[in-house]
Amino acid sequence: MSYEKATQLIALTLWAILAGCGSAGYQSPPDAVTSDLVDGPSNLTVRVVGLDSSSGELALALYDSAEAFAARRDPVAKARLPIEDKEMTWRVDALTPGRYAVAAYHDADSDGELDRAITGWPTESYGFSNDARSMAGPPGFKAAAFNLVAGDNQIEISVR
Ligand SMILES: [Ca+2]
Repeated sequence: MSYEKATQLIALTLWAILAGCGSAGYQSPPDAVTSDLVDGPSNLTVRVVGLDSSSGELALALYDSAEAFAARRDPVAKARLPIEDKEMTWRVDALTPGRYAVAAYHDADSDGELDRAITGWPTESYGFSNDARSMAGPPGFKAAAFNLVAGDNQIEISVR
């Protein structure tokens, strides 16, 4: 037997041993489904309930930090959906797992703003994730934040 042949034989034998010892030491890589669940991405479905008319638009924004949420700036995703029903669904795909908060309001007159009374209190209905609400202005990120895990997530927001 040539040196080359012998080396090949040894290599083949090693592979055979490794293959036969799958459970002892050698770990097979996780299959696609498992690794998706571990590493993300996350998909979020937001169900908005409590819309009291079919006029105007539903404005939604998704935030990933307290700063952005407080300033209502730089949302990770946002949407304006023509209102078709008393319940609406918004889906955002391919997000990084983590803490997020959603703000939503019913822009009944479609002027792109949450209308307010002279007191500053909103006159259009609104809501946040976790159903967070505060009598002293909008709730903070902590109150509205939820965990987005890898895979599919669904939350519900009640606007009023
Ligand atoms: Ca408005």
